[in-house]
Amino acid sequence: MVSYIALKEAGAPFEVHPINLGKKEHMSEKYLEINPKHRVPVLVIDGEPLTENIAIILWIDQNFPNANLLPKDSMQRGQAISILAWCASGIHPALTPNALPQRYCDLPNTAENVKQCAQKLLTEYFSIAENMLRKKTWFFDSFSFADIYFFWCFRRAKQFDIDLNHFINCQSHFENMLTREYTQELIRFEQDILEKFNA
Ligand SMILES: N[C@@H](CCC(=O)N[C@@H](CS)C(=O)NCC(=O)O)C(=O)O
Repeated sequence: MVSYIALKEAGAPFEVHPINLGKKEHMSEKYLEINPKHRVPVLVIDGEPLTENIAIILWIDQNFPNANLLPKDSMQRGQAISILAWCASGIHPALTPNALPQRYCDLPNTAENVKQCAQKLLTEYFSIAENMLRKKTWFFDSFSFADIYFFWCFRRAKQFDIDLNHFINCQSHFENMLTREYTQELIRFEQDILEKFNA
């Protein structure tokens, strides 16, 4: 979803091949040849797979610079990549245990505790983001890739049983993202795909 919005916002032409994680399509031989780490997303460029959201985003930035989706000032650019890295290495790994607690501890009756530990981390991270987003529409002066990745993180957290109501700046950032054409397009696309997957 991060790559989808990023490619759309950059004006890059691309085709989507949805992978049904519920049916373990990411573990198929064919998919493992493309990404042995069995994760989505993968961007296949001229037949060559590129994995990891941040690598994909930096590739998009280099190839579609006029989209201005990373600040040009070197310090601001560094700060934007810092947010992307935090989404990928901090927030995202604290989301996954909510969906797959047994991946982190497979002892009996530990799932709830694994989720609680992850939720404690998420609460800390969203408090930090809450300060970053105070009185701001976007993380930086203009819309950037950082907004896209953070939006995905916050949206994913909303799908779990976590109390996020007091993160009002994160919530208004989320609503700002929902006003964007390609975010709305992504959500419609996701609904279509889920209907097909569940048919
Ligand atoms: N570090 C990777 C993380 C990607 C990731 O964790 N994707 C999840 C879906 S949100 C996935 O493919 N999960 C399948 C699995 O864990 O086996 C990135 O930034 O691209």
